[in-house]
Amino acid sequence: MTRRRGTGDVSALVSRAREGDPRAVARLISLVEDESPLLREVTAALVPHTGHARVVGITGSPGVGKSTSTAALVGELRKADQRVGILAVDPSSPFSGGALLGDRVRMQDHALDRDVYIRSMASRGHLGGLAWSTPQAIRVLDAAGCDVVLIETVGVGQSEVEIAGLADTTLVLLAPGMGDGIQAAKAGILEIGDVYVVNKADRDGADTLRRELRSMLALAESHEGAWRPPIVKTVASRNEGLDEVVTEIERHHVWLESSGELATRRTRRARDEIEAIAVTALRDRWGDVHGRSELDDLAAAVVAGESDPYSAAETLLAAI
Ligand SMILES: Nc1nc2c(ncn2[C@@H]2O[C@H](COP(=O)(O)OP(=O)(O)OP(=O)(O)O)[C@@H](O)[C@H]2O)c(=O)[nH]1
Ligand SMILES: [Mg+2]
Repeated sequence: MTRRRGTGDVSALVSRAREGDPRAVARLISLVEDESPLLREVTAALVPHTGHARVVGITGSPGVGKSTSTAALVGELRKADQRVGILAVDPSSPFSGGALLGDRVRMQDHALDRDVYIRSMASRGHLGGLAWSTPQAIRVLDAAGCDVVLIETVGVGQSEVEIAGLADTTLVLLAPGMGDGIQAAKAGILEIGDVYVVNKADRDGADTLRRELRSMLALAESHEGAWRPPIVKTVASRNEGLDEVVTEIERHHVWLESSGELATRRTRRARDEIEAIAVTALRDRWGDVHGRSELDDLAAAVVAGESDPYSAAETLLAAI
């Protein structure tokens, strides 16, 4: 009975979200974020309506201008009449909201636009991080008809690579005077960018940084037909250069489609997701086994020399 009612609620919610009802979108993302028991149903209802949105990740050191650039990018995309979803993800916080207040204020220009969805998410659920909840939230926005979903990370973290794993196109932001030349190489950022943005180009050192970056990128292995990441200079705080960023995102998307890389990336993403779900399920079952006396019995048998740990582990695995 309960289950049937749940199903009705979920499909009604998904229909409303697809019609662009912002409250339905918000509700669905909350279900995802809270790891609701309906999560599975929600995901199943969404999947047939996904695949349209271009997912763009935005990464870079704290203070480099990610939020400012995101807001400016939304402006550019709206000029082209694109429907935009923004996920601001805080990988370090179990709470959504608070830390992102400043960013919300910055997004005020777009707050009343029905074709812009803004959502901040915490990602330290017990299921473990970005890898779990963000793909579901992307699905919600995709099914709601977003043409572009921007994912921005907040603050510090090792989330850069994770974000790159979720996005079709990854923007890596750098800025002069932040020691980014060296930092970039350290963080492995040179491997993940599809488009590099030298922001704060109004400051000294932007051209030097761009040159450094260009020569470092030139060292990367490349082959015929490979994508060569462009470097765009911007002054996000003055909305300068973001049109070119949008052009490069577009160009990258065309390349993704023509090269087959889009399908490759999306398949890899689905594989990672399936694996994460399966591993989580295994861990849950493992927890059940762990609590049972079977493990104690096996341990006692090993201590008594009646079994060896490999055989015992096999017995245990067979039980889950
Ligand atoms: N001079 C200059 N300042 C900028 C530019 N873009 C952003 N800023 C400023 O840099 C500061 C940090 O910008 P944010 O957009 O908050 O940077 P962020 O990367 O989102 O920072 P975190 O979320 O803390 O990681 C703000 O004071 C911005 O106004 C720019 O192009 N030039
Ligand atoms: Mg920010």
